[in-house]
Amino acid sequence: MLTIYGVYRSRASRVYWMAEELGLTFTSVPVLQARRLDNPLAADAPINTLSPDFVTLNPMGLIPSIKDDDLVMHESLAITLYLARKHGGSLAGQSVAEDGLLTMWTVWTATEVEVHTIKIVMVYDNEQDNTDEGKATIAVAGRSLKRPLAVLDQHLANTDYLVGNRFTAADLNLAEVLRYAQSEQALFDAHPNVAAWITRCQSRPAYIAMQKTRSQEPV
Ligand SMILES: N[C@@H](CCC(=O)N[C@@H](CS)C(=O)NCC(=O)O)C(=O)O
Repeated sequence: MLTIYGVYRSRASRVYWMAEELGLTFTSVPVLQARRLDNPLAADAPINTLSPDFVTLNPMGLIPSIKDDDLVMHESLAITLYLARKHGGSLAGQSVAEDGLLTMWTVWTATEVEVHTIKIVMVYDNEQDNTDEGKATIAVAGRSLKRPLAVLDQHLANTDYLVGNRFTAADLNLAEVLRYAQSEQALFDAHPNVAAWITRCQSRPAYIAMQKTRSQEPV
């Protein structure tokens, strides 16, 4: 029995997308980000990342988390790798070497890409995109993404996907993290292989299904 804690408008989207890819039956507990509430600890507050019951599950107070039978896991990118590994199929590595490459691309996603793309999406979330400060943050993040995007573009020159020339958990993880920068069209215009690859990833029925549910959630 799989339970996913989190809302679609959060990093939990990665886990919901993976669950769709794998056709998993799951229960969703809509834990909201505490920062979106005026008084997250009020008695009538919806369950959120500061709710005592949730903090007992994840002492970091961050979504997503999952409970899969007796296993509790946090960290969205690790959860998607775990679910792909558990339920097999082409989304997981097919050898120790492929497992290594899926891990490599996922760690690269977290350390070299998300640190910059998250800054871009937060500017828009905080409605600062028309302020000087917001524009400066986006410009710095865009410059920091140039090298990772150039490396990725080069990698994708001869293959449609990151590993094994097929869509895997590594593509899902990177695509959901790079989505945060899709407001910056110029970054993708300058890297056409990356642009074509993310379009491929986002054309998948499971991504479209996840986005449909996400768009129905309150902003
Ligand atoms: N590295 C973690 C980061 C999790 C994280 O930062 N989640 C955010 C939502 S996207 C959160 O729970 N924030 C709590 C809050 O804003 O109150 C992961 O990838 O799962």
